[in-house]
Amino acid sequence: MQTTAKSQIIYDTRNFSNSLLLSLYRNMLKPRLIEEKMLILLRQGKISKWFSGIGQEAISVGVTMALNDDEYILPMHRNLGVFTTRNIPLNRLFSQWQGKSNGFTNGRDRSFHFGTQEYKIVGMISHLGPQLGVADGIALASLIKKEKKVTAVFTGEGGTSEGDFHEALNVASVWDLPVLFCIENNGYGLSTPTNEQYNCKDLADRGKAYGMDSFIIDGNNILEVYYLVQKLVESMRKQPRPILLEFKTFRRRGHEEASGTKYVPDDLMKAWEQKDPLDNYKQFLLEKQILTETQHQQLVDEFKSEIDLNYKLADEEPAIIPNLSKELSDVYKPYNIEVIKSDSKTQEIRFIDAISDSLRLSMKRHKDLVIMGQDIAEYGGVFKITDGFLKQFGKERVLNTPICESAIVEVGMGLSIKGIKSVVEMQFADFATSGFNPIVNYLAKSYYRWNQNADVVVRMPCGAGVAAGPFHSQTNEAWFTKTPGLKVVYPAFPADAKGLLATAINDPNPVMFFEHKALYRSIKQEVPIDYFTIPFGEASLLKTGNHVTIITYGAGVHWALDTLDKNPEIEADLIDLRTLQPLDTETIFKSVNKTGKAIILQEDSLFGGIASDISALIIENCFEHLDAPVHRVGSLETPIPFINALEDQYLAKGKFETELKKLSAY
Ligand SMILES: Cc1ncc(C[n+]2csc(CCOP(=O)(O)OP(=O)(O)O)c2C)c(N)n1
Ligand SMILES: [Mg+2]
Repeated sequence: MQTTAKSQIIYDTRNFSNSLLLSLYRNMLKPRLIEEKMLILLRQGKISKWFSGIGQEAISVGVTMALNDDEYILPMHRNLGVFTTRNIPLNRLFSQWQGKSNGFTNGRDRSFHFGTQEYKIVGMISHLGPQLGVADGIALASLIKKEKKVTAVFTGEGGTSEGDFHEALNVASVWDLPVLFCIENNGYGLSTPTNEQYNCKDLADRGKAYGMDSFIIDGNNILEVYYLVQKLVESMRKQPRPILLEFKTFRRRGHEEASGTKYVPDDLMKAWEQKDPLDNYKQFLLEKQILTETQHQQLVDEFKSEIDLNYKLADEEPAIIPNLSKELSDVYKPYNIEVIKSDSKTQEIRFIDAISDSLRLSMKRHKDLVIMGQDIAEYGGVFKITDGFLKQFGKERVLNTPICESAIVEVGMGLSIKGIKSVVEMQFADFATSGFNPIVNYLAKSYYRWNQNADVVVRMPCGAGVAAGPFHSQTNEAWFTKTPGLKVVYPAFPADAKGLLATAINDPNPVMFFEHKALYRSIKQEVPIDYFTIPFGEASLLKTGNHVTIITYGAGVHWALDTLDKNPEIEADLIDLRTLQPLDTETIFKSVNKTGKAIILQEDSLFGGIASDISALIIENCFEHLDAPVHRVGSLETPIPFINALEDQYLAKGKFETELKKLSAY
């Protein structure tokens, strides 16, 4: 560390005590010294990657010190100062970076990609933007719990170009969420300079567009950072609202160490070296005689020995030995399903009523369950499933959302971090694409990464047969059954829908809950009036016969039933899977071993769907019992067309009877 002759930064100590001024210094010095050590270790090949925050410490430290320790912070890859200021033991940080078990992810995720409830830190996922919406969720939970707490979240200026940034700011503003959005504008996003990243003067100006206050701060001036943030968060606790801050600073090293800084002009680098937040502040403290060189040296010695000692602890920690069963069992939070049977009276209801009923009963059972979706409050949802919910449960628990699928899924994650369950209604399953990233990368992977479950159910009104064209008719379950960490439920009958939705909400893991729109008003059944649950992973055997096994789910179940009605000579086991993840392979194998013939019917276009995997599983497990090739029946390899005639041609329904007859005759 160099000491400039005179401080290049103008400091105003206001009424800060000397001890506060010194602790701001200590807290900036520590991450700097850790980084210096990391650069040596990197050169020695002892660590694999390092994202440097040298020159940006005042932001991490100033923000963290201005917040209370019980307020959540969502840092990025250059915010080491957040972790050190929250006093995470250094050996745990070193272990995390080395992928050892004293870290926070059991070797499953690298660098700063972890969270810790103990220190109220929620680390990033690589995709940068999603944590902005997660911060919204944590802040919403604080409002619901009436905690008067602020949540701070960081992004680089590059990350502000992502849709997540816009959605998160918009939602926070519309809902008055106490989120402090901190942009660290350090001049580059990897090699991309700011003029190729955005086309406005200051990113703070974006605040105006979202209807929130915003400020520009010299991110290298620790006293300005601390002063302003502390003032703002105090006011946000009293009057909840989001605020956008743009910290002007500079990335002094490469994006990550190996990539260098060749593309950065020398004079720019030199100018920012002169503005180093630590050197300047030290000079200032020396001039004011608040710090002496001796004291500084003592601090350096103290921190260096703490760093060396803790690095040694981590280095000596044995490497993780892969344990297969532990890896597999950590994908989902363990949950022993509470089977609640109902012997109450039954009532004939439609599929859609069953969903609505189940949701209502769960809202009563889980007093803090929140449901979110477009037009679900006053309007009752486009299918009227939540009609009357607003009146019954209030606007704190029934939230209309802007058209921000990504942010809303992320809000669900944030609520879960605060222990609140949520149900997110996609207006149509097709629109889950707009929230796809947080579903498959955040919700699905969170428990495996750092043991933080995502207690979110995503309701997916799906399916064809309603002449609604390519964007309102898809059944996209295969996109999710592919992703470890998600559970996928797909009922075909009102009673199953009611019981399985109750289980989905009780289950602490993320569940994609598919509801076929064509079944909503066409299928009726006697259903117990009271609350009950149905376990996941148990298919139901709807018909029994010795000649062929039909495996299907959703609307396919009704197509198969119709086909069997028309062809009473075909003696079939008809299996309704009900849940696709977990999949009841036991029931499938048992039946196929008995009949020797299997046909799998799925509504989705054939290639890459779950029928293919079930077919492979049958071949791998029941080969010796098979009397015929396994048949898969799916829809055409085209998008779903609009008009009835084309839709009929597209759908697997039309082909099923012929294929079933062929298989029976084989
Ligand atoms: C969605 C996504 N696209 C691209 C990347 C690759 N990437 C990682 S960090 C980064 C630059 C980020 O720049 P900025 O937000 O300014 O943060 P900084 O690194 O400057 O602190 C890029 C392009 C990524 N991680 N995620
Ligand atoms: Mg940047």
